[in-house]
Amino acid sequence: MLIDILTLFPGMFEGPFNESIIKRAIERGLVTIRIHNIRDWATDRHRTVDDYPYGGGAGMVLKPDVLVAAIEAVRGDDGYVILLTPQGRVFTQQIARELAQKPHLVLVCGHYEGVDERVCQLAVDDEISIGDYVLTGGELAAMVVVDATVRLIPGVLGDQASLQEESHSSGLLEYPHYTRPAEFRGLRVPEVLLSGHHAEIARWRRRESLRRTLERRPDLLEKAPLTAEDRKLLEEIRAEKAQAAKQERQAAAQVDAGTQDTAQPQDA
Ligand code: 6GU
Repeated sequence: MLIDILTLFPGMFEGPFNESIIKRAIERGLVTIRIHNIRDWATDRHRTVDDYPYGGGAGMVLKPDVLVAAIEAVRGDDGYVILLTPQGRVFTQQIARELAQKPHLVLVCGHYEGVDERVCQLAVDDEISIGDYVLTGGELAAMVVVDATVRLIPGVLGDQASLQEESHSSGLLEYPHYTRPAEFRGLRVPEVLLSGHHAEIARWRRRESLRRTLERRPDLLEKAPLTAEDRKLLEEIRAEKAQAAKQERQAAAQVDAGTQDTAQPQDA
């Protein structure tokens, strides 16, 4: 895969792609990442890239002539052009899977108040946001998209099984992980994981995945592909939680009753 990144701040990309898995993917020729400075396509002697917004208002707008020239110079005949912008569709694992299929991505990092709308009309195929919060520019978003996408290219991760099992591929959150020692600061690793019973371990993990997803991201359960066994496990978890909540209420009521018995009149 070829990835071209257009940015006003190429220095921001020096760190993230020179470490760990992405670095190795580059070294092994599975991906080529080229960083380009948008300013290189400015034509005046001040190398101007932005201008005041028509209609007034705060901030500056990236000039369409400079940005379209930059995009056209790198996109070739197969580049899929993505503008990183808070106005884009929200990035998900499904979108990462889509992008991992493409031979050539061109990531355009927006900045300042934004880019001239005609750039989107003329030269952009897709607009992506990484979530509902505001960044100073598209650079960090581009790094997130590259990281999530490149690790899905066949051969980038050593262990392809870990791809299958992890959060969001299954549509569920991951189960808890443990390594040695079996007891740490009084906390024991769940006994089933030490048992060597593979079927029981798999069942425990599935149950904990479902429990976590129910507790932390119930929204994901709506879309996750669940088996009949999963639904049964979920009902058990719900029943357990209802039972625990009931016991909690009873304990609280007892404490309450206790304080009432011994309470002294505050105002005579
Ligand atoms: Cl892609 N850009 C900016 N500036 N802010 C963002 C974003 C992108 N995604 C989330 N917030």
